[in-house]
Amino acid sequence: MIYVNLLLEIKDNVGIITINRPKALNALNIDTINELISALKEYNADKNVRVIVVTGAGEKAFVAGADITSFPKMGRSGADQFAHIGHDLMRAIESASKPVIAAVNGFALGGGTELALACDFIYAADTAVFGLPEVSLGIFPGFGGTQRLNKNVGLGFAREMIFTGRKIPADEALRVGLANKVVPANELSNAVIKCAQEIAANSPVAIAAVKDVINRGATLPLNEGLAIERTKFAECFDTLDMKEGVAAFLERRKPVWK
Ligand code: CO8
Repeated sequence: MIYVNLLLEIKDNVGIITINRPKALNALNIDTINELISALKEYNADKNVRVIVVTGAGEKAFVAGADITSFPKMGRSGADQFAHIGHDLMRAIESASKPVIAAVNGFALGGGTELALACDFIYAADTAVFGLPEVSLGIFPGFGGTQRLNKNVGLGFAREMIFTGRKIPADEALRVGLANKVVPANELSNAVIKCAQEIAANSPVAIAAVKDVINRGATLPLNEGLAIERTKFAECFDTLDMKEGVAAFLERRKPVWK
């Protein structure tokens, strides 16, 4: 695919996807969403990529939401289709076998916060601003925010954020558990790459398995989640990565993942 709205770069086993529509503060139109789905599939299939990072171009915005300029002509069935494709994108992130980190470098509003929430976790610049302001437009979060936000911040805070549409600065996002880490804006890229490389040093097979277990278990009763954990855990013992990881430990050397 030719990417018009994204910049793609692979750096030391980390696939970086930069949403590049700075004039619209990286707002998500349908083309950009389709490109994101395609880029995620590409990186997910690429053996050189062990971790995927999603970020926004420029210093001002991660993603300022869905592209509002497309709303006036959308109508009910268009909105349904747009929400559908947004959900496809978020599911592509969650079902990727590699961890996806959101590097939130500025405004992450509406669909921007929802995109970040679909990622495995969020690192943010101290200049980042989160929020779900959709109710000020007469709509509400339609890219999964109504379902995913409460998993990070609890139902009470999620309701308050969605009902008020209030913007949340980075330090508050950190305090409420929306972001894992906040760093000065000029250190965000290094901090994310450092974390991605910590992950990339571990068994890709184990990481893929545990991401799947965590995501599937998140919506299941504890006993069912534990059953999935037990099955997948036992499966690890049939993998070359397990044999290599344990052998490397016993031989006091670094593992070489095949
Ligand atoms: N869509 C399209 N263009 C945008 C968007 C957006 N979401 N956000 C900003 N822009 C554009 C502006 O129109 C402006 O363009 P231009 O220079 O051509 O006039 C440019 O980006 C710069 O923006 P501002 O001049 O507004 O910059 P400010 O620094 O004054 O303000 C803000 C920055 C606070 C980020 C402000 O732009 C803003 O409030 N943007 C909208 C934020 C928002 O409401 N986001 C939620 C959108 S709705 C959504 O995401 C729903 C998701 C679910 C969809 C479900 C399917 C239907």
